[in-house]
Amino acid sequence: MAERATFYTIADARYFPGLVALLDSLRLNGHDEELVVLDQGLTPAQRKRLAAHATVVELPGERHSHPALLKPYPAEFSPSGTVVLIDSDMLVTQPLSGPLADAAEGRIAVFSDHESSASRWFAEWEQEFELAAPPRRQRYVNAGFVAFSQDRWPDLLARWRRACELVPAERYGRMPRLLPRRAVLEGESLWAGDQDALNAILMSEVPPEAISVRPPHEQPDWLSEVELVDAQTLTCRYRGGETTILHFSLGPKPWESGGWRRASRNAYFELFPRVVLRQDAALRLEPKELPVWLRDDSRAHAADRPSACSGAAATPRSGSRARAHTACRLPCGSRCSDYATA
Ligand SMILES: [Mn+2]
Repeated sequence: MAERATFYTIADARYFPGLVALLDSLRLNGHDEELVVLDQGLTPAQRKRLAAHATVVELPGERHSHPALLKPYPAEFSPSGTVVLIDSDMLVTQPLSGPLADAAEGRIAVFSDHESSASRWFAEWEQEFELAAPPRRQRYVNAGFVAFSQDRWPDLLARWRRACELVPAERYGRMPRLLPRRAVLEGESLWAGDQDALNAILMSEVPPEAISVRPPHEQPDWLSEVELVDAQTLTCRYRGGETTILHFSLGPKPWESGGWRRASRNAYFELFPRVVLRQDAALRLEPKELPVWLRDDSRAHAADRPSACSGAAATPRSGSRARAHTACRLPCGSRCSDYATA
């Protein structure tokens, strides 16, 4: 019999809509396992709404630590069974039976990172992450989803966390938002922080046969190429197979005030309102909680005319994200929230 799985994610007030979409998409796919949310600054109202659906935890004294150090946080909560780390910018579109079966067989289930960074690899990682052996060249994977058996890999989270701690804060995330191929493959070896740490470990201290890189159609590189087959069941297809997860990586996220810039007809945008607004959603959002381009009725309009909204977009303020909350009013009369991303 398969082990009990526990899902672990991270969110702050800004990520709440994405977190709700993740939660609802898990439940709609029959995943009633515990969802643990590391609270990085949710509001009291958001915590209250989550209470019946998720276990909200905090890391005392680490509120100000760098996000790069947080991904392996379940290490601090004595996990057991199957551990599933999952990003709150993900929509689950079919039951995760494949990755969970990998985990039950003792393998570490992951998805490839975007095809443009598939060969990211640095010899320097051996020293930088104090690896037990030089890193092999193998597929560079995404750290947004990792599933494994804690019994089989009892030290993985702690090892990953130790590797993350070796990333100097000033070298993490020091890359432009749009990444030229050269920069990804030859630039800063630590810009991807926790993800580089995970890959370095998987390339050296874990045997290759223990890693299950899921088929590329399960987590599409190009969301605009995804075909939404059935919004009711969340079924999507990509390059000949059914998708498992739609991952809206990088920023701004669709629910953020700058999200219209990336609003286009893609399956994540299509599914998002249909997941969080539906009557049988585990945790339902109100339409007014979504920016106009994510509402079912007006999304197409907003996506077609982004310039209509740009003039009114709030200017990000400096300072912490928590303090940078700004209400803005779009010309179409709807409200959205803006958080500085500086
Ligand atoms: Mn992500």
